[in-house]
Amino acid sequence: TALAPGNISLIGVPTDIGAGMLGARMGPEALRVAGLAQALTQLGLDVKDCGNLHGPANPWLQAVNGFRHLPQVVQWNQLLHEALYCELQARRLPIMLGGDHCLAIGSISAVARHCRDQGKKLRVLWFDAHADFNTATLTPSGNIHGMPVACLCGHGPQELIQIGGHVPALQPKQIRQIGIRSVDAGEKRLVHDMGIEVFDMRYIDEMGMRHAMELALALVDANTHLHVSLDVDFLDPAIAPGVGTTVRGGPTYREAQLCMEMIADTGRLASLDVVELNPALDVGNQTAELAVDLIESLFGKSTLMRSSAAKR
Ligand code: 6HN
Ligand code: MN
Ligand code: MN
Ligand code: MN
Repeated sequence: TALAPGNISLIGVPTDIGAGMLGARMGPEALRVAGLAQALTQLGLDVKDCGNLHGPANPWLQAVNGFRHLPQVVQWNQLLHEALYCELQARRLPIMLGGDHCLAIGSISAVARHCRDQGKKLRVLWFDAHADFNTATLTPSGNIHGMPVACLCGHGPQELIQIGGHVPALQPKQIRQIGIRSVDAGEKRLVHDMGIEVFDMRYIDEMGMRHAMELALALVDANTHLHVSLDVDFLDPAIAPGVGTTVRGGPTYREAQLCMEMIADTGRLASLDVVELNPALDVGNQTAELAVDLIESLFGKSTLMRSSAAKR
C-alpha cells in the first residue's frame, strides 16, 4: 500500500469566528500540547509547524442578514486560503488546525484550486454530526460554521463563494459526508436536492462503517487528491466531550479508527482539516489526544502494524 506524502505542514487557525460558542480558538494549541507534531515525526514524516495565522478578533455580535461575523469570516478564510495553497504548491501535505468549521471554506477552496492546477480529481470526505449546508435563509443560528459545504458548492454570500477564484469551488459529486445525525429541516431538503452522497448514522448502524467507507472511497485512484475534513463532533460525545455542538449517537472509538485506517490504506490522503475542538469544554485534554490518535491512524500508524495475512 502506498503511504501518504512525507512532508507535513501544520497551519494553526485560532478562531471561533463562525461558531456559536467561544473556545475553538484554542484548538491549535491543544493539538500541539497533545503532541501532534511529535506523533507524526515518530511515524517518519517530516513535520513543519507553520505556527498560527493572525486574523481579526471575534467581536461576538448578532447576525446581520442571516450571517454572524461575515466580514471577519471572509478575512480568516482568505488568509487561510493563501497559506494553505502555498503549502500545497510547495508539494507539502497541509493539516489545518482549527478553529471552527467555517474555515473549511478557505482550506477546501485552496485544495480545489490546487487540483485544478494539477489536473487532479478531488474527493472530499466530510466527517461531521452536521451537514453544514445552511444558507442565510435556512440557518437557525446565523453561525457560518453551519454553512461551509453550501458555500463551497456555490450557495452563500459572494465574498465567501468566490474565495479561490472559481465558483463553485466544489461539485456536490466530489463530496461524501459520514456520521451525519443532526440536520436542520430546510438544510435537509437542500442537501438532498444537491445530490450530496451522505452516509448518515442510520446507514452506518444498518450497513456498518466498513461498508460506508468502502463506498465513500470508491473510485479513488492514483490521480485522486483525497481531502479529509474532520469535525471533532463527528465522534460520540462520550469519547469527545471537547466540542461546542455535541450530538449523541456518534461513532465509537473503533468505528472512527476504522475510517482513518481505511483512508490510510488508499495512500491518497493529501490534505486535512481538524476543526471544532473546543478546549474550554474538554475534560483534561482528552478530545485533543483522541484527535491526535486518529490522525496517527490516518497517516498509517495501524496499517504498518498489520501482518500481510490480514491484508486482502
Ligand atoms: N459545525 N446546523 C446548526 C447550525 O447552527 O447551522 C449547527 C451547525 C454546526 C456546525 O459543527 O461545524
Ligand atoms: Mn462541521
Ligand atoms: Mn459538526
Ligand atoms: Mn458512491
